[in-house]
Amino acid sequence: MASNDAVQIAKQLRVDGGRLYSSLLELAQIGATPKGGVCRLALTDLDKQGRQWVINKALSLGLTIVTDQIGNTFMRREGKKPHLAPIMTGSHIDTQPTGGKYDGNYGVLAGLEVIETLNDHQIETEAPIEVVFWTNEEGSRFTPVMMGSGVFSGAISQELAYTSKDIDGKNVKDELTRIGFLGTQKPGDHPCGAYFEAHIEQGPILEYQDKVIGVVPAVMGLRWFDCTVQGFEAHAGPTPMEIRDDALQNSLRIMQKVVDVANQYAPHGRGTVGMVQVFPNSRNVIPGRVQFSIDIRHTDASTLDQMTVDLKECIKDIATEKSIKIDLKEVSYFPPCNFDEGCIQTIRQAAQDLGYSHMDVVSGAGHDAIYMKSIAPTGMIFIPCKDGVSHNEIEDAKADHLEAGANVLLQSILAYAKRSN
Ligand code: HGY
Ligand code: MN
Ligand code: MN
Repeated sequence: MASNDAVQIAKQLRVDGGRLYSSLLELAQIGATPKGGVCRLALTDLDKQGRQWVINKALSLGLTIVTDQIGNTFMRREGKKPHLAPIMTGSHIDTQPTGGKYDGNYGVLAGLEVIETLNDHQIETEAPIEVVFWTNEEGSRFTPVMMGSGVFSGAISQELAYTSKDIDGKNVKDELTRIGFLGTQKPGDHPCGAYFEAHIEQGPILEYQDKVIGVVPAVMGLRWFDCTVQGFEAHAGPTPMEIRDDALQNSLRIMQKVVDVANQYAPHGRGTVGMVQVFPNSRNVIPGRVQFSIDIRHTDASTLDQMTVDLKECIKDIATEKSIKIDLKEVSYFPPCNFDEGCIQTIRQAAQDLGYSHMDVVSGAGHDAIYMKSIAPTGMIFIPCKDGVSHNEIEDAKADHLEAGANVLLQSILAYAKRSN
């Protein structure tokens, strides 16, 4: 057990913000887009390159590496008491097609910066510390969203994940094998003493309130659907309007309902249609089939369920009125979740001790921490992002905010891993 002086010294520790910032910019080169963003879709060659870059950095810090059967990768700094469950931190390095430099990547590199700071000062901890990157958090190429952490926690079946296909028909298991990240460890067969995740807020609240740190008490619940509306292809010219079976026109009514239910349950309702495929997608053919995504969210579980009921009723009415086939397949779901009070208080205290302005912020975005919360005491640390913008190539964050979040992460991890020398 460390002396009181040693504990006080640990409290004075600070990360190297410049080093963290440079590492983020370096990783962002892998999949860099012309507008300054990152396109590194899950299980692509770019994801493989990003994974290898992070692992090489971890190896240079003396960490050991374990990858599980869904590609989650754990980078471990040994503790004085190796039998203790590791204190974990991390996030994801897969991005949206027009993603930014910080979504996910920040949580992984802030974790490695914490490790490097402990190494610099020869600080030993009682419990091991692990930094993890989870597979396919974004759910953009493969559903369900937060796949790796979902399989790790048992919320998503490994078989369902393995057979999930992208738009070209490639499946997760084959792609994991192809990039060399089909590991051996059984997902979840891996102890965790506590989990902290640092992330940009991806919304406008912290910046608007001029706060540096967001203490995250809870995350919105989410439901994703794939909706397929059948119609009948016909010529756009000779076919009179009144006899058309136009799959796109009927889809538009459902898409409008997605937005209407979000507004009906304001201010915490959310409704988005982000992906649309029109078949045959020809300007002079009446669409015969339309497939689109539905993303609805709310902070309250029963309200999220009511939004789902309202949406399904609307779909049923249109199918009856038009005598058409409409398929609705649920592809992701997690209820609103509250994080661990002990972790929340630790993060709040760390922000306070470090002199950072802070406030509670409920997360509208999903994170791997949602699934980790069912495994171990879990907390999240937010920092502002410019204009609250994310899932956009212009996503940006200030170097001193990135540093502040990493300092809060350092102190939060030390509070749980306990200094031993
Ligand atoms: O969709 C989400 O909330 C997360 O960015 N995957
Ligand atoms: Mn993220
Ligand atoms: Mn994201």
